[in-house]
Amino acid sequence: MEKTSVLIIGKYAEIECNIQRYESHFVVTQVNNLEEIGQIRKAERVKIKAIAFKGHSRFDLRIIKQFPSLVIIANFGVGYDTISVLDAKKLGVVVTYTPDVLSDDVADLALALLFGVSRQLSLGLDWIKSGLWPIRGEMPLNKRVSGSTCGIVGLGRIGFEIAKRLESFKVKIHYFSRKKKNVSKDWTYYDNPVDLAKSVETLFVSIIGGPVTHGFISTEVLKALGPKGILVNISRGSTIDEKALLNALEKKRIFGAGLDVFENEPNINPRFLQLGNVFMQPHQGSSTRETRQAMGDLQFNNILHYLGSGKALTLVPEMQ
Ligand code: 8YV
Repeated sequence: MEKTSVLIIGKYAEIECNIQRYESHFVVTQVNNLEEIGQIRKAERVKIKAIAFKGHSRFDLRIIKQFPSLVIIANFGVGYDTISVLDAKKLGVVVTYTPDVLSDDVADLALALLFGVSRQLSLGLDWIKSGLWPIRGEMPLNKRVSGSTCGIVGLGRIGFEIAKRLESFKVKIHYFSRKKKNVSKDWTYYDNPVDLAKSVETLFVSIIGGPVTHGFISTEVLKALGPKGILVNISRGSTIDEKALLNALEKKRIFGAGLDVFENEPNINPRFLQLGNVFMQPHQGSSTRETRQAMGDLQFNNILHYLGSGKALTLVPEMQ
């Protein structure tokens, strides 16, 4: 029997994508990104039933239509905001993602970002590496994390893990989500982000990306956070009104920001590069070897199970 054709899209580290395992089950075609789809011969393209996708470019009807045999898009990541689930649904294609396996790592990095800003870790490193410690003396005093009050915007899987970690730093937890959650009675619920921002010293953003949450952290939210407030974003750049954030940082209307995600990655707004009150990482929330392997396994197993039994392991919520 002829093997099923699978297309792998994206630049994967070896540990993220076990090609031999794919090849033992499927006929495999690989491209680095969506732009390279045009290089696949038509005879091959029309047979492709599954796509393993890693990337952050728009994956919509225009792309999906080029694969008439396609039945599943398996995303490498919990965020699937660039995949048009609506278009996929229209064409009878299921979409899967990789939740849970990355929540710990992303939450770990969220805390690292908070410490990076509040304890001025890049300045501290520079204090030593510049060789100027003996001349400069002690570095400027910074801001305490333990015992502070933190707000989580979006108490999903990752937001919850952030809150659990913060508890061990004796932090008081406040949160916003669409509905009050069945969580510790000590955690305070808000039904809007402005009131939440007014009540906390640090605001963590852990909501989904996409048009629904575009610019959710607005000028008004940043104003409510105030000059002592820290913003930490591990979700998507699009969830924050980035111009408003840059203005707030430049004018010191907030204390600082810890950012793992940006608009227009990797070509981020150069205004970020001039700032002393940001602690930034190049979208590496889930980038440990362990987690990336687990994400790759889940991506593969979604394809294997769906093609074998018609049941995917982790369908995106809109398809459950
Ligand atoms: C990406 C992520 O998958 O899970 C997500 O939503 O943003 C990341 O884990 C990763 O950057 C690969 O593109």
